[in-house]
Amino acid sequence: MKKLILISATVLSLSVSAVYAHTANITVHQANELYTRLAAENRGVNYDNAFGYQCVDIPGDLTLNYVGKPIYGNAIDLLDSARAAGYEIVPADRSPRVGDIFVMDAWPLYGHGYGHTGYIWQVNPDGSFETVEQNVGDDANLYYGTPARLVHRTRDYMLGYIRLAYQK
Ligand SMILES: [Ca+2]
Repeated sequence: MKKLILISATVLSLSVSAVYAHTANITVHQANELYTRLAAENRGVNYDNAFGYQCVDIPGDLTLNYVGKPIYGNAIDLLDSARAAGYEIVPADRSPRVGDIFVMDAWPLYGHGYGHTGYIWQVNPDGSFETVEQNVGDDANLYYGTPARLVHRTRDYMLGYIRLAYQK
């Protein structure tokens, strides 16, 4: 009887972790390579073929082309979209990890309500992090966007993080 209980506990914990079963078909190292190279080569991704290189195209590209469970909307919508699609959401008061997608409030820095998002390729010892982002900077625009760039971020204005699982 005791053994049976142990087994069912194991099955239960397996099914709980399977809630976030959206594992990318690449390693986090490969994801880092993919997106930092875009920035190094002044290129971008445009996963929806709309409005050029917007910030949401990086999370869109990653979740559509490397996980197969795409998330949609403006950046400000991505936490809800990702939660509905079954991704793990990490609240803003916790530390991000390499491979996470950040979602931030765009009002304080950029003066609009669409939010902003990007890919985290490095987390620093002081809690700040290094990102790849599209359509960021003085030439950002909502019509055709701008290519990927490397950006340094702190946790200021962050609304949360979308945590993907990657191949080991
Ligand atoms: Ca686009």
